[in-house]
Amino acid sequence: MKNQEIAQIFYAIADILEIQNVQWKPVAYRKAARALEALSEPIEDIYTEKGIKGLEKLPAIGKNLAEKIIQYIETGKIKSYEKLKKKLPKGFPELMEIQGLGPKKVKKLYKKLGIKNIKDLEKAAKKHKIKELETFKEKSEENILKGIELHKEKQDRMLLGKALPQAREIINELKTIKGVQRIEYAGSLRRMKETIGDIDLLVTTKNAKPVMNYFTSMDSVKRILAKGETKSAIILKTGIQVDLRVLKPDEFGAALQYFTGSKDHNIKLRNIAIKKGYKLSEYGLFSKKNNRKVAGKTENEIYRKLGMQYIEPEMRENTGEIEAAIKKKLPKLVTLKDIKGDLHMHTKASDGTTTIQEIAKACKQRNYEYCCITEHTKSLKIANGINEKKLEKQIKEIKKLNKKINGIKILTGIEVDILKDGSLDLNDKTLKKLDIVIASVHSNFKMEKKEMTKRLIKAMSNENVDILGHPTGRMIGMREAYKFDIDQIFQAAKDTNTALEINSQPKRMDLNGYMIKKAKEYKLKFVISTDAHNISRLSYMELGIAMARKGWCQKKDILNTLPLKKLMKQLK
Ligand code: DGT
Ligand code: CA
Ligand code: CA
Ligand code: ZN
Repeated sequence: MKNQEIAQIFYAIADILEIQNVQWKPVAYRKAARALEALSEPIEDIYTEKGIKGLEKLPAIGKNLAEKIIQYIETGKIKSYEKLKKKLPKGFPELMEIQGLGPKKVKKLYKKLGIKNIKDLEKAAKKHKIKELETFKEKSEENILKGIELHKEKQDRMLLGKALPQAREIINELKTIKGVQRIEYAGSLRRMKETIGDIDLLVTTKNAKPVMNYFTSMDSVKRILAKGETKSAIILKTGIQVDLRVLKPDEFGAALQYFTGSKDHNIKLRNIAIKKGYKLSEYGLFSKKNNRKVAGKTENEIYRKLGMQYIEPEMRENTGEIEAAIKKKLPKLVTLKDIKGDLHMHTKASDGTTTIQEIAKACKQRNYEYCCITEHTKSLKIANGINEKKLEKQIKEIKKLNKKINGIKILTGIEVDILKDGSLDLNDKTLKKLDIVIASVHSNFKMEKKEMTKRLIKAMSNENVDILGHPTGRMIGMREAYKFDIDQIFQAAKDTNTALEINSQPKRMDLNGYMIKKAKEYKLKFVISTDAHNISRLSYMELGIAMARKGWCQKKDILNTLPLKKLMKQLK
């Protein structure tokens, strides 16, 4: 699927055009990029089946962009992009990935200080040359250095939400090769970590050669790092590395266990094996006495032989799961099937791209019992936030729709902004009319810890607030969590009966597994939501589920596993 590759190019074109002061076009390219990212069908299939007309029918894509897409599908390149790239220093795209540095600022830094790449930028910030430029604020240098730090951490790692579909697609392709028996992804991807260093694939087959040939010559391959009989490695055009290993069927379980990791989990497991008179490796579990293999075909039999319960991959981070498995006390984790509804989504009324009816129908197709429409509110101008009047209108519209649509209940709701002082962006009279109120922070992120703690507690204390939205506010690789006293916030959530959101947006994953596990100590309840702005993003639910599983959540911990009546009773 070339959707992501083309989206990345469109974003890059938009940035370059913006540097060149071109009007309008950057907006159009970004819109198209977002539409491509949201598309679930491979763009090249649409082109093969329906030609250029099919492409032009897609949202945000006109004739001009359709032609560029065709160029890419047919030649692997877009000519105008190749030309544009040459006009700018090579380090520019990377510079623009630093939080707070858009095309305009990058241009200014280049013109005034000759900054061409991240290295130059770091030097200039450390020498305090940047604060001398106008339009850069007092704290700019500090923020730039922090941004560089975050960027370094993220570098070479990809968001789970981006890596997962790519892994699945390669698996689907490889499955069609004759002789391939089992194929599975392992590593951090199988553990569903928020970011992925590389994708690890495992295959069993009688004939490795055609598999390796196919794998290294796929359309999506940018570079081959290694090609062998048992292991190959490539880099995809999207930038991520993929390792592929070919195994014998009777060692598949052992290899899957080993390459799923984590490393810390494996080390502890191996030590337990030694104490029990075994040797554990990627080839199997062996008796030390006579070197005979006692397990290896499945993961399950390995864990069993070591005297423990099977441990779900998401839990394998060496945070107590092995001890719990020995005591046979592992929780039964929540699954995607348990989810009965999605409680956070935006429509055209604020910054989403679908209508209420469309997104409700899509929720029904996912077999949900209910869904809740939650727009942004007025102070969030960039997201076209709505005021009391518009919301009251929407409430009426939803009431009407509920009479028309069967098989799903649309709840009325809002994602109300938490203002600087902890008060809410809409009045209580209107909030009271809603089924569900999510309160979220979208501004003034850089407050002192004490102040932010007070702000969040005040918001949760409002009797209308049911859920604290994306509680830490972090954006992976871009923005750190805001500072607050975690214990005080969790205690306040308990005291005010406020549920915490597990936001499934790939960039957010907020709360993450670690925080969820901590919040559970306070016996808090959670809501897993997609925060979808279009229909295809309703599928992010699986990412939120992954975070909940990493946080050891059971069905009973998650409110949107409840049938509607019980859900409404549990909320404030
Ligand atoms: P990543 O790729 O950085 O997101 O993280 P992983 O966990 O996928 O790490 P990766 O790809 O380097 O290796 C895959 C798995 O292989 C890892 O989770 C555990 C296993 N593994 C790798 N190196 C070692 C090692 O030195 N000792 C042990 N016990 N296991 C290892
Ligand atoms: Ca990996
Ligand atoms: Ca690897
Ligand atoms: Zn939000």
